[in-house]
Amino acid sequence: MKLTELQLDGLIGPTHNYAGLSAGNVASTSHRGDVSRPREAALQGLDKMAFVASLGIEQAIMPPHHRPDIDVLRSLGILGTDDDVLAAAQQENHALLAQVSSASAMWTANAATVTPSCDATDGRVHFTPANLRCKFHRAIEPAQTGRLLHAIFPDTSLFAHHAPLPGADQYGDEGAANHTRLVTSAGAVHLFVYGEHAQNASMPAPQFFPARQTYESSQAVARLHGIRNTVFAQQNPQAIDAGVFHNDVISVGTDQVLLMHEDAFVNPNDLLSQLQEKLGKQFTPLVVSRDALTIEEAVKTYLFNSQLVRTARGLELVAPMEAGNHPRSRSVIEQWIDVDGPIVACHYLDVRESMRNGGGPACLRLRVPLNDEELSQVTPGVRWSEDRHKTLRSWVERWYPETLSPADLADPTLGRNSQDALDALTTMLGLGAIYPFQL
Ligand code: SUG
Repeated sequence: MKLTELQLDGLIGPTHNYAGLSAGNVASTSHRGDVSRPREAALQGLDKMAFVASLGIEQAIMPPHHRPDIDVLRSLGILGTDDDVLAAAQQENHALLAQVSSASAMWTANAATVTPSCDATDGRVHFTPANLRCKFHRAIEPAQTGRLLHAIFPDTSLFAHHAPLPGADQYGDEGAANHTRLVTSAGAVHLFVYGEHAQNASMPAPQFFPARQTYESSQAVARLHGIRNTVFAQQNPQAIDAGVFHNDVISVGTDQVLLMHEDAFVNPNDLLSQLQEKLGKQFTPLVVSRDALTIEEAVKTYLFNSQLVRTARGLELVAPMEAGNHPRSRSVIEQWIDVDGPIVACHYLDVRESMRNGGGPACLRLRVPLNDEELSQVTPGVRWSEDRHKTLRSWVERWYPETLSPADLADPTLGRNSQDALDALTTMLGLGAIYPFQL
């Protein structure tokens, strides 16, 4: 059956800022305290969606979460009116204020893991919102993510919505950033990549930075979704310690092609032979050697955080401009295109505002493979069109601050404006009441 891969991009929220919240994510920590440009960030994201749509790809929009999340501050005992709560948080614990203000839900590759109906035993499309338990600013996302996914994919006879995995060290789950679906005429294989075995201390684990995804959670999601054909592989702990906090920083795959760095996995040869066996001769791994590009260069340029999309011409890469501006990274891409292989073109886009927090083109999208019936049941207002693009650009220009510095997060008008902006957005997208302040 024909599957269309819908790209569900996170619309970057009005509080986008640089708070250095993600130890282990080099871009996030190195831009801590910088002045951000929320309006530009959101426009860059919208323009990426427009570009991907221009390639003939189905594109949709995932609304931002409401920030600052004052309910979280209240749940921690910071009480009073909204303005009192913000002022107290600013005074007592600025880091906490930054955490509840982050626009991190923009990176929808971490929103959930998705399994298409043709690969699930019960024949439904499965969604499990990631619990993102490793970082506090992200661990407050899953409830809203679940509400949004329900609103976008409402028909439960077609779409199965699971609760996030229970949140303890054992079940750290970061969603689709650590999951790749590969397909050849031999069938589909789901590759789950994890950073550590939480229940087996004798297995390798990173020394400095957290392994955000565990083997136990990857297994649990595969079980929940009833996936028929799976492969599990461990990330190289040294890569995590060099800044590869998610597998999508070091590898990306679509259909028969897996682009990966030779240092991405603990046991790359074993992984490749398992995939070869399941996917047959068509399987095409393209392995980048450390001589061609070091792990540090991969982290800096986000070459592997390109979107690899199937178009009428073949497979095309949508890469961050940082990968194009770096001679060694560009030469890796040009070699892929020059050989008469499956990749036919690369397009370099500017998503710099997101990149500075460690989020490239592939972080900003969740892939949702759907058959025609399922696609027809997606809430129509979130599907991309030229008109919607124009309306959303004007909406951003109307509501978003041009710049934000750390001190601006305590300004009560920021949250009030965001609330009005999101109210207007839900009406525009026909989503009904989806935010706690609307319920
Ligand atoms: O979780 N950065 C995000 C980046 C997520 C990228 N996603 C994928 N690789 N799929 C993170 O580390 C930084 C926020 C700050 O520092 O202000 C942040 O959350």
